[in-house]
Amino acid sequence: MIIDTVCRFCSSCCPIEAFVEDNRLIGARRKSFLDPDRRLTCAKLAAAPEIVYSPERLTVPLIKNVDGSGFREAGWDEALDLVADRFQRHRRESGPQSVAWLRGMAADWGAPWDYPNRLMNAFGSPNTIGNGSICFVARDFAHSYTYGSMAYPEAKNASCIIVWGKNDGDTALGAAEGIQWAKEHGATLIVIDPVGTALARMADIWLQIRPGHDGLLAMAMINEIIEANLYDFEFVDQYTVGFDELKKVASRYPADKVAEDLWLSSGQIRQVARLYATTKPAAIIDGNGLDMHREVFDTTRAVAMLRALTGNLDKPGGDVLPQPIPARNIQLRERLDNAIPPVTRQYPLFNTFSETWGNQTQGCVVDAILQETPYPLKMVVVQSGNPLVTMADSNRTRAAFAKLETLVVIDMFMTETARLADVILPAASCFEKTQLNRASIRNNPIILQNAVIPTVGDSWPDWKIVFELGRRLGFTAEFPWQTAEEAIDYQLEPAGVTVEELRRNGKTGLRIEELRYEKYRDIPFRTPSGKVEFFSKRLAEAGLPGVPFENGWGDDPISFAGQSGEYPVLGISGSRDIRFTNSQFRTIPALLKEGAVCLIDIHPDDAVRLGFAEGELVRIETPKGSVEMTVRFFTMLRTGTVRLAWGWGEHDPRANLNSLTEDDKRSRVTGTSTSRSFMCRLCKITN
Ligand SMILES: Nc1nc2c(c(=O)[nH]1)N[C@H]1C(S)=C(S)[C@@H](COP(=O)(O)OP(=O)(O)OC[C@H]3O[C@@H](n4cnc5c(=O)[nH]c(N)nc54)[C@H](O)[C@@H]3O)O[C@H]1N2
Ligand SMILES: Nc1nc2c(c(=O)[nH]1)N[C@H]1C(S)=C(S)[C@@H](COP(=O)(O)OP(=O)(O)OC[C@H]3O[C@@H](n4cnc5c(=O)[nH]c(N)nc54)[C@H](O)[C@@H]3O)O[C@H]1N2
Ligand code: SF4
Ligand SMILES: [Mo]
Repeated sequence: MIIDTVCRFCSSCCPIEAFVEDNRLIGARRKSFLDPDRRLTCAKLAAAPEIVYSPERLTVPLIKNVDGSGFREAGWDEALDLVADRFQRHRRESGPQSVAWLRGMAADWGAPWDYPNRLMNAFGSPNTIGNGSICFVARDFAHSYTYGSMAYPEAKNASCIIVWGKNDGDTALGAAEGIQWAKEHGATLIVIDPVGTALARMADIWLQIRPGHDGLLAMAMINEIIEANLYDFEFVDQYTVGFDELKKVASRYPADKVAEDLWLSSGQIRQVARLYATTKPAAIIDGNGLDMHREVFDTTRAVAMLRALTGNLDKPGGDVLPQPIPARNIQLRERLDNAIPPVTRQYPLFNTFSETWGNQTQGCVVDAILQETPYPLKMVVVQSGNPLVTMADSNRTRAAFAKLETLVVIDMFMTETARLADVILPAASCFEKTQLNRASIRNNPIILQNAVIPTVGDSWPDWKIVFELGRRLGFTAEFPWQTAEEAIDYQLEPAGVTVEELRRNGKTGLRIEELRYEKYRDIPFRTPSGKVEFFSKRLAEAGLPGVPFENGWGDDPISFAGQSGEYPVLGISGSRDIRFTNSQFRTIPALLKEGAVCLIDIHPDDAVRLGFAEGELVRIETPKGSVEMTVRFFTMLRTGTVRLAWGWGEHDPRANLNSLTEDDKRSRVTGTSTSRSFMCRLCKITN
């Protein structure tokens, strides 16, 4: 049997066909506009049966032994009663705000993000917190403050594509297929990346930019486009505010002045700016290479402005604005007592820019536990995340989680974080549960993530865990639903769509509104002025730059830049291997076959200078800690920079990249840590 669903093994949310026999998953295939033999294949999806039926799966609830010596198996009733009891106890002793719910990226940010928000808001705690300050939510905030919502590039139909800090060939296969298609049909491809990725190598122009400095490049491109009169006069005149202010600020960042800081030539900057402004339509694919930096907000705001300046916004083959479906907001935020601030209180604009994202600065959880400000957190529920490996400054994160009175983890596998838990609740995989996918809540068409097999062991879908816990906390009216379908039908009622209809339209998804471009011609942008905001009055009123970088560029945004004498090498967190997602899947033998070591990519010239051989295990140190990784020679890197493979900390704690990163200096606007790039030193390991 073939069943349509969505893969959630990574955030790409590929629509797929699942092959099921006798209620068992036997394989799966990505859907795509390309013929099956031309589609990119995903190693994780190919290993889906091995992942789903892995002997490492958690299949029963686990409760920590009283003496802390490990876990014992428990039934769901006992485990959930214990969790509910802890919720009540901490509320009694320290107030509802002493309990937080921390979400990773895995279980999706669509409806499943709404459920814990609903639970926590009903309970009275404002602390439902995602990890979006280092993923793409800070970028979403920048898009939203510029033109009302996050645009998505329609690269397949573009004549010019800028891939800016994104590596779709390894991280988002549907997008990579679109780029490849456009290139085959004559599009010009520009890649801005400090690393020579496969995409960079196939590009017409590769700007090997200095890490963390993309904001300067965007401002220089804006300046060049304005100076050369290559912007879209009609669009700028009719649909934007603040052009004069932008022009003035950008004029302080001419290509000649910033080129050296960017490790580029002014000619390269001019060429890319002109090519982008004069080749229509053009799309910019911005990615996580821009996200995990302190300047993420102004950087991605400046990039967003390039789209509007050149009139590529909401055009076919440009960057299209979504058509969100009218779903019910079920989060119950109105139940919260506004007198109790969330622990993310220093980031009020980020907390509220969207109706549903809520709090996304996860570092504040660690602060509140360790510093007990604005009040102590006593209990955290971690759902679909592995913060001990994935949050900046792992040693500090570990100290915080160890200090908690109660830690509950909801996960499919045992993790570094789960090992510290008091209670572990086993979650069902994406193939075992029906839910609304993030991409489809934010946009048409709606594609259902469908349960295609029964749950494995006694694992439960996340929705069921949250609903049952809610009922145990007394919220029977808030969680009346016995099935995922009932809850989704309720949420989609304003759209007039049911799960049954979604299933009937499984092949293509259900479009409830025709795809439309240039919507701004009759619907104002969702900004206070109703226009694209090159200057933002709300930011200026909040004491932040109204135009990106209007107060100058500031300090070097790379972590430990001030200590570069002792730490002379620039480390870049990256490569994301197609076989894995963040810290996940490194217990799956089929995925480890092609190598189970964490690699550091070093330019051979640097390796010779440092006396490293290929395959040698070396130590990498920063003021925060050290890791050990195996040397691979890689010429597509500037000397003096190295690239460290991401996500191996679960496989081997000695390879935990976030032992090197810091969370001391954050973005003022989004609280984003610099998890991406840092100064470090490399040492021989001598026994
Ligand atoms: N296989 C796999 N797929 C994944 C994931 C995974 O871990 N593995 N994770 C998922 C998640 S959570 C996310 S957020 C996405 C992320 O996916 P992407 O957005 O593609 O992000 P990355 O691959 O982390 O980085 C993209 C590129 O940015 C470059 N880069 C690094 N620093 C800079 C910089 O300062 N400036 C510029 N211009 N570029 C820079 C890197 O060299 C890299 O080539 O992928 C998702 N998909
Ligand atoms: N230095 C550095 N730090 C980074 C990054 C980096 O590139 N470099 N990337 C950052 C980014 S973009 C992100 S998004 C974060 C990711 O941070 P996390 O979300 O913490 O990372 P994952 O390793 O994906 O953890 C997901 C966990 O959820 C579990 N899981 C999978 N599916 C389900 C499910 O359906 N239900 C439940 N309950 N659990 C499930 C998995 O087993 C896994 O343990 O890391 C960030 N940290
Ligand atoms: S890229 Fe692979 S793992 Fe990610 S959603 Fe698509 S098929 Fe699944
Ligand atoms: Mo992410």
